Amino acid sequence: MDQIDRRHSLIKSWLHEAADLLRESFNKELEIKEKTSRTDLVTNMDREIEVFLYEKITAHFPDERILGEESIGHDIQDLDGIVWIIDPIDGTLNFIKQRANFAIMIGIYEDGVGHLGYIYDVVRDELYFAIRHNGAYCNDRRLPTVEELPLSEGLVAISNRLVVSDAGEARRIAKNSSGLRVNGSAGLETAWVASGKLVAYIAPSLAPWDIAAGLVIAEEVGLVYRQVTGEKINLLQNNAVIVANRYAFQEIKNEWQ
Ligand code: 2AM
Ligand code: CA
Ligand code: CA
Ligand code: CA
Repeated sequence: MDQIDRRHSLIKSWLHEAADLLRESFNKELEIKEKTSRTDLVTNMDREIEVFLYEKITAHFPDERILGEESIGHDIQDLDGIVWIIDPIDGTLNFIKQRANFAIMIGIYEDGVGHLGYIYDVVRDELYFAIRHNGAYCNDRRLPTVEELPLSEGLVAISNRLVVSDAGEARRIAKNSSGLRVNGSAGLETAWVASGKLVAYIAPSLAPWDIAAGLVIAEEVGLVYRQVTGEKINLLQNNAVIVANRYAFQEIKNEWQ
C-alpha cells in the first residue's frame, strides 16, 4: 500500500472532524430507528458520519472501494484491491443511552490484508491505531506486545448477546476469569484487550465492520483474533470471535468443546 503517511494524517483529521459532529449532536435530539430488533438501532448520526467518511474517502481515493455498516458504500463481494471497512458508530446503543463508550472505526485492507486500523474513542479522546509492521498505538503511546496472562488473571469482556444466551460458555469463561465486563462496543473492547485492560473479548456474531480495524491492531500487539473454531476471520461474513493472547485464547477455545 502506498502513501501510508498521507493516509494516516488524512484519516486522523477526518476522525477529529467526525468526532466534532458527534459531540455537537449531544445537544440535539436524535432520530432513532429500529433495524432488525429493539436492541439493533440506527440513528441519523450513524448515517451522517458514514456519509461524511464516504465523501472524504471517495474525494481523495476515487479508485478504492468502501464497505460500511449503514450501506452507503459499495456492494462488496470480494476483498480484491483496496477496501475501506468502516463502522461510523460502534456501540450505537451506548451512544444513544450514555453519550459515551462508542467509537468510530476504520480499517483499510489490500487484497484481504489489513494495513491500517483505527478505533477512535471520541469521549475519552483515545485514538487506538495500527500500521501493519509498524506497531500499534493509543494516541502517542506505543502499545507493547501483550503479556501471555491466563484467563484467571484478567478481566474478560463478553458480548451481551452471548451472556444472555442459554449456552453455558459465557458463564464458565466469566467464572474462570478475574471478572466479567459487558461494555457494548466490540471495537473498544478489542482496543482494551490490545492495551492490556482486558485479557480477552468474546462475541458470537460480529460483522466485518465490527472486526476490521481491531484485527489490524490485534496483529501488531501479538494478539490472536480468530473465530471460536480457531479458523481465520472471514471479512465477507459474520464471525463468532475470540480476541486474546495465545494462552488465554486456548483456554477459552477449550470451553467450546
Ligand atoms: P454497533 O453498535 O455498531 O451495531 C454490542 O455488543 C456490539 O456488537 C457493538 O459493537 C455492536 O455494533 C455489535 N453488533 C453486531 N451486530 C449487532 C446486532 N445485530 N445488534 C446489536 N449490536 C450488534
Ligand atoms: Ca449497528
Ligand atoms: Ca459495530
Ligand atoms: Ca455501527
